[in-house]
Amino acid sequence: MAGRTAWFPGHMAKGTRQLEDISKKLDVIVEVRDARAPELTASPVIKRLAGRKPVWIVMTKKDLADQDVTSQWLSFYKGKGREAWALDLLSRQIGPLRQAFSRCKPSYRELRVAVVGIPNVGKSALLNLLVGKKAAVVGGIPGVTRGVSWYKGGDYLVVDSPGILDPRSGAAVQKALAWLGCSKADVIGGYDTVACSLIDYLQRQNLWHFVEEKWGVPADPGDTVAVLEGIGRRLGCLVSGGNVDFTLAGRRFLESFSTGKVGRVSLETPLSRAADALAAEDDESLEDEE
Ligand SMILES: Nc1nc2c(ncn2[C@@H]2O[C@H](COP(=O)(O)OP(=O)(O)OP(=O)(O)O)[C@@H](O)[C@H]2O)c(=O)[nH]1
Ligand SMILES: [Mg+2]
Repeated sequence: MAGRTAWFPGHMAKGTRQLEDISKKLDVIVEVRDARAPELTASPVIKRLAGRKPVWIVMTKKDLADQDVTSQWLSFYKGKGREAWALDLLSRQIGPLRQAFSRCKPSYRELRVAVVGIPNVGKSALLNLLVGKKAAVVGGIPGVTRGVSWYKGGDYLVVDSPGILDPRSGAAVQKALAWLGCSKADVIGGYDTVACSLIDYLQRQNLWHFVEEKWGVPADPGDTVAVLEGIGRRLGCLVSGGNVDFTLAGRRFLESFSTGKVGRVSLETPLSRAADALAAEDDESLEDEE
């Protein structure tokens, strides 16, 4: 079962220090979050960087999120006086963000922007669109960018930064980040364990119908392992003797979910935060350990 060991490799601690060092030189910090869970995927380092610099929220992967829920988040942040956008970076449509940047650009030099956030939310993909070329490496696994680097292009000088997680977050939050591809399921508990936690969450949040419609696997709130077994059979994740390979089934389920193949599923709304549900789960498991 998952322990409380966080995935927090050395480049994350180093990246935090590097960002602190350069933050004084910036005009705007863009905090990149996943539109499917924008509070859960908030950056743990923003508070240490912000100071008097404006921090804009860019929710990426809008194409993978529930459209109505994304509209609710935009209204929510607007109501809090925050600058916020929801973008599908694969469509390359970032016109409104560019227009807002152009209003902040000093006349005598490029606008200095940093893209900051947890792993795999699309920081490097956004940077490439801003500078207008494939400057930074983009990849579908967390931990692709390892250091802080400046890139120049058009009217921008943009800092790419490694995805940085909170090493103190509880096991349930760490697992939830792995559902979205922002943490490593194999490191924080195993694909099958993390997949079962997602099955449990989707059932509890009345979101299981997406999976049932796609693969015809019914819910079973009392037995997430049986549900994963059903998914494994449906996806053909079998070992000799016809038994399900749970590790493979978990991995395939998580990959399908995080890349939107299960459907446009938002994990939280402004009125129903994932972190609240998950923190309660962490409290329960702590009590069990005591
Ligand atoms: N569907 C969809 N995929 C996106 C979007 N933005 C980024 N991606 C994908 O998300 C994955 C991660 O993108 P990156 O730009 O490498 O993310 P990152 O935040 O730089 O990740 P690290 O460097 O690992 O911290 C890639 O497979 C991108 O193609 C989006 O708006 N929609
Ligand atoms: Mg990157």
